[in-house]
Formats: sequence, structure tokens, C-alpha cells
Amino acid sequence: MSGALFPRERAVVAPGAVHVPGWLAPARRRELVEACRVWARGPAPIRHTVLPGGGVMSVQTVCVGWHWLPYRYVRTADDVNGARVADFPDWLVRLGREALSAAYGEEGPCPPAAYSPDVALINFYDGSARMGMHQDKEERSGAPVVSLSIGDSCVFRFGNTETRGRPYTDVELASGDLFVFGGPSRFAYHGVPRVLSGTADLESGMSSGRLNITLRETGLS
Ligand SMILES: O=C(O)CCC(=O)C(=O)O
Repeated sequence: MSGALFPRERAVVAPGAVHVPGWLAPARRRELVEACRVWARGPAPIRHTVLPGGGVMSVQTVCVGWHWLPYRYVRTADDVNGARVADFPDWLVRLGREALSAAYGEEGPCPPAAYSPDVALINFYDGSARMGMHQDKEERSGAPVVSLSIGDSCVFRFGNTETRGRPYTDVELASGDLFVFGGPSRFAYHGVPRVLSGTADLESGMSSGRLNITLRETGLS
């Protein structure tokens, strides 16, 4: 983060879970923000996901490659407008591989060259949005999840694979940060209890709010 007072260091938060601060250069943040703005318009526009019990998620989400609805992946946005979601672009596969190299080097739970993410979940948080503790477990692949953050900082809570509760670690994710979780941490509970409003990264092209992009392999064909 350009505004950080002190250098923030790469940290292994749990086995297989790595935080790389400021990994996305400003130009890449801007390109990603622009791409997300286009995806947010369609073919299936960004929306607040409605949960099976009737609850409405406070974040807004748009998907690329596959459409996530609780709790499965489909090709068409049946809970939005029925449109087939945008194709997953090759440049995003390359970005996912670079992210794995940055987090793990060549020694991680998945060789970067073998990583083939095919879905991106793009979440937009306004200042009051949150995400409860959950596991990413609709994927049939155990490949790592790559998470990229742009805009306002947040508190990201990274827990354990057994329960939504403690032990967990709270990590501040700022604009440009990369967080990868794979290997023994792939199915750890995680969530976002708080967005830190007023921490915008204006260079990214976002004046407020937080964007999070997770890249995953669904293991589906
Ligand atoms: O916004 C984040 O940092 C986490 C997003 C997340 O947990 C998800 O999309 O499943």
C-alpha cells in the first residue's frame, strides 16, 4: 500500500496461507478495476446474492467463468437474468499463476504452471458490507484460492478448518495485497468482519469501497 507508514512484509499466516502485501502494482490495480467495472455491467450484472433461507448478502458479487449461487456453480446466472456468464480470460489464468509463484515460489502445494483457475468471484464491499466466516468448498479441486484486494482496506479473518470460531488470525488487507490459501489451509474458514472506510487507494481508480477478486479452480468441466 502506497500510504503505509512502515514496510509490510510477506507473512505465512498458517501453513499454506500466505499474505503478500502490495503485490499488485498500481497500473495492474487500475486494469483490474476497469475489467471488474465491465463485468459488473453484464452479461449478468453484479447483485446481492440471496441465500436459501432468504437472507441477502451485504456484498455485491459478479462472477466470471462460472456463476456461483449458494451453494454450487452453474454456467448461467439463473438468479439474476439467466445470461451465460463472461468467459474466463487467459490473462486471468496467467495472473493466477504469477500470484502462486509470488506466494509460494515453485515449492507450494500446486506448481504455478499447473494452476488453471476457471472462475473468479468478484465482490464489492461498501463501507458497511461484511462477509461471515465460511469455507470455499463448492470446488471439486483442491487447488489454492488466490485473493486480490483493491480499494479500501479491510480486516480479513483467517481461521481454521474445523470451526467458524477461534483460533483465527486477523490480517489487514490493503489495496494491492495478495492472499493465497492452499494445501492444509485450503478449506479454512475465513471472512471479512470489517471494511476500513476512508482508506481508499485513489490511484486504483476507486474513490471508496473495496473490491476483492478470488480466483479458483472449480474442477468442473
Ligand atoms: O473479500 C475477501 O477478502 C474474502 C472473499 C471471500 O471470502 C469469498 O469470496 O469467498
